Amino acid sequence: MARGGLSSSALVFLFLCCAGFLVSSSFAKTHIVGGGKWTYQTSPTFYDDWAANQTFEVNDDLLFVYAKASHNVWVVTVADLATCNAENSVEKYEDANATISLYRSGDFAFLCEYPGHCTQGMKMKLTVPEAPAGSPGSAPAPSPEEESAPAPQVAPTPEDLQSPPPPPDSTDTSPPEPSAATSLPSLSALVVGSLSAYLAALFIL
Ligand SMILES: [Cu+2]
Repeated sequence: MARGGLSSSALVFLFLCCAGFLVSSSFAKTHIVGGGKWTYQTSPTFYDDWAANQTFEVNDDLLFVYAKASHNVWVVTVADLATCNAENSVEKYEDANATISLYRSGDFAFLCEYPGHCTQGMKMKLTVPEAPAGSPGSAPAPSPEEESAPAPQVAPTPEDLQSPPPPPDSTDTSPPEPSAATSLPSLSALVVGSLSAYLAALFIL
């Protein structure tokens, strides 16, 4: 009995199964806004530029990383964003590290409502493309930037250092866990894929 041959073909089968699972599984991604912190930027299009390099899909999440009471995120219209007008916002995120779902296709616009912050670059607009009709799993290949989005590691800007530290009694110290959030689905898919591949291999062999 060619035991070695069998086990290597089983390995190939297992690998293909896992790969298939990973490719076909369409998990919502979490995009860390700006690749790091939601804070002042010298370029007024800093966050727009970041967004333009992302591949957004409906139901992806945006993670705004900032200290509570230092910044916030208000959802506005694209028109209001142009003038940093927050008055019409009906969706306001004040707690630190806001996670906002891109629950639909189309345009989204966000700004920090603290006085002067929007004009100092804390604004972003982006467009979520429509999902192809009838093919929820046909996700476009992820861009390198997106996949390799590391944990926030943006060097603190001078403004960061100047801004008052969050109150020491703040209980909102939950750190962002983008890596866990994004890797967990893949891990579970891997486990499921491996298990089913193993069972299938047992059947075939
Ligand atoms: Cu701000």
